[in-house]
Amino acid sequence: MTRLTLIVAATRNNGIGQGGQLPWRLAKEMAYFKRVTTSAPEGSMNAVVMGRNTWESIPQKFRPLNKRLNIVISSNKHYELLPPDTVTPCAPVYLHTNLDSTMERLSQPQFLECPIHRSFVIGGASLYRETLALPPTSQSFVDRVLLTRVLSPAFEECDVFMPDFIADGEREGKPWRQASHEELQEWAGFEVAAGTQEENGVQYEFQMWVR
Ligand code: FOL
Repeated sequence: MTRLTLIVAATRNNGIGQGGQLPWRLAKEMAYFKRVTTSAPEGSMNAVVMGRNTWESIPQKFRPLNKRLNIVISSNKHYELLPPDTVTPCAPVYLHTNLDSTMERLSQPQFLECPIHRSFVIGGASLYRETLALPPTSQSFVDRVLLTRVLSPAFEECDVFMPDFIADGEREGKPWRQASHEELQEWAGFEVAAGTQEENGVQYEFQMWVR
């Protein structure tokens, strides 16, 4: 059974992207994403699973994401992830054509260069939708959401949205619970800024939801 943690920054109405990119530039928020997705015990590594559009949205110099196992999902099995002969010693990257084979791979650590500590779903909207819909009985299940709630401004230009997982969970009778800030820090393994944060006029808050 592979537990998945979904990580996302979203506005109050769940806007996550605009024109193929993040709608904002928040250095400290991005540093949190990097730290939480990278932190793993010595000798192990975390996995980041993403859709092809999200892969392409990451600046070339940052991809594959360093010190994490990168898995990119594209239905095009000939998709060229990297220019030929690119060497990325601290960042393995694999292409998968669907979520099932991705989960198969993650559950067979003997085929990976080192043990996988945690697996993160890092977007985008269609992968968030697909993974949140996995039933608790399937071989993989999203049991945690690290949500950075962007409180203001509204970023009304957003053109990509994640599902309203909180309302969906309520409606389906498997409600999400917001963990305390202490639980978030304990799970992350480092101090996380509490309460409303502000960066270039954008207000946001680090939250953790579990089910
Ligand atoms: N979750 C949260 N909380 N914030 C995000 O910005 C976010 N972004 C994505 C998925 N989940 C998120 C997808 N988009 C990079 C760029 C875009 C992206 C994810 C990651 C990226 O370049 N990350 C580098 C750090 C870059 C930097 O320092 O500016 C990394 O090493 O993680």
